[in-house]
Amino acid sequence: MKSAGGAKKIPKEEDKDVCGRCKKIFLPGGEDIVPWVFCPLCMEWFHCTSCVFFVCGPSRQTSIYGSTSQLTDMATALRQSAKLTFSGLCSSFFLHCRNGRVCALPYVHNRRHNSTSSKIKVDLDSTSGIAVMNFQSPPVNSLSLDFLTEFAINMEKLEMDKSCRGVILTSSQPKVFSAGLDIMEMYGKGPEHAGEFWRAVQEMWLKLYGSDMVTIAAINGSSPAGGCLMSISCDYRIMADNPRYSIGLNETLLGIVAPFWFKDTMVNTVGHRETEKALQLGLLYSAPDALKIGLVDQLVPQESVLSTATETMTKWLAIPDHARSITKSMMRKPTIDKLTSNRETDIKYFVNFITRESIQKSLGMYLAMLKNRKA
Ligand code: CO8
Repeated sequence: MKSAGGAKKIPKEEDKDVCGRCKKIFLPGGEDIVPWVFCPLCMEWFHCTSCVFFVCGPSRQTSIYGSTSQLTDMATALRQSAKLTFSGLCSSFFLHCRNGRVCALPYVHNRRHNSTSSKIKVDLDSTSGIAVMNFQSPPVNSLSLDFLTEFAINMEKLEMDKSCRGVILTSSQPKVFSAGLDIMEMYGKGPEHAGEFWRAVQEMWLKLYGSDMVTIAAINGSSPAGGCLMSISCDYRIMADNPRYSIGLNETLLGIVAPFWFKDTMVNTVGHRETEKALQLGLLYSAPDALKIGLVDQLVPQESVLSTATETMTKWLAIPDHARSITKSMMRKPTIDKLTSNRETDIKYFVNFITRESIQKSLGMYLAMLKNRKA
């Protein structure tokens, strides 16, 4: 099965194709092609020597392929390898992964088992098949463009890895799981940035809600707005039993509106009536109240959140993967399809909405309120 963000099939060697970036047409055996390289963010295959590292925009190169020196090494290796035969390249460059898919990023793949990027730390235990994604972006794990990009890449890598069957999301920040979307990415920014940011938000949700793997949110702190969306996009939610922590879609409190797919995910979790109240009033539920309405599945003491998540994951992993993931897809596909068939319209809507003067004013006031609360 394919995840919702669906990787495209690797093209055949004999196909001529168009570079995703420069639109140049390549013929088989041409000098300037490199082996097909999959970009986990665009979900596209590329093979243009000069463009392959820029498919996602220069600002994201480092997040995708690692350090600049790794990029340079990889560029050199790819260029040299372009002279080899395709079958040789297959064995040296492409690693067969979960679901019969192919991973063309060996550097990333090999580092995968214990990868520490700047904002998210991923630990995969290949024996149990459980990966823990630890959010470590101080102060509040807000979902910036960089954070979202890293998240999507990590999800894609784990999805492609045969040995990974379940992912636990948690936070290493005290008191906060995630403060939701980074407001600074939506405040005082131009339409181009807003569009790029929103595409990354969509991508995060598509990867998480549409994942074939078992996903569990170990919510060890507050989880407003986008943080709540991440939590309810998982298969199961375990929250720290602390009345000071809250969770909910509070967008209206910021003067903004939760998009239809935030709303749909909430409806699928707590039902129509509860969502209607929660979204209009921008309700943030305490942990006990969240349990009452089914927004979370279980409350445990703070220190047991991760261990309970791991135990729960083991139970979920006892179910045969294919049967469970087909069932999951059957439940979630209509909701996912609604966004995938309207992605561009949704981005346009967001850009128009967020750049309005009145909305910018509301966001500015909300930011000031956050700062003043501290003072
Ligand atoms: N984005 C950017 N900065 C943030 C955010 C955020 N979401 N949340 C907090 N910060 C900043 C604060 O301003 C503060 O900055 P500074 O240190 O410079 O003063 C710093 O992070 C620490 O914050 P706090 O002191 O408030 O930390 P606490 O531990 O006391 O509280 C909370 C943590 C509970 C998470 C609290 O910070 C909070 O409530 N934050 C706001 C959360 C929120 O309302 N998020 C909504 C984001 S919008 C969203 O996710 C969906 C938008 C959908 C858009 C659709 C449009 C069409």
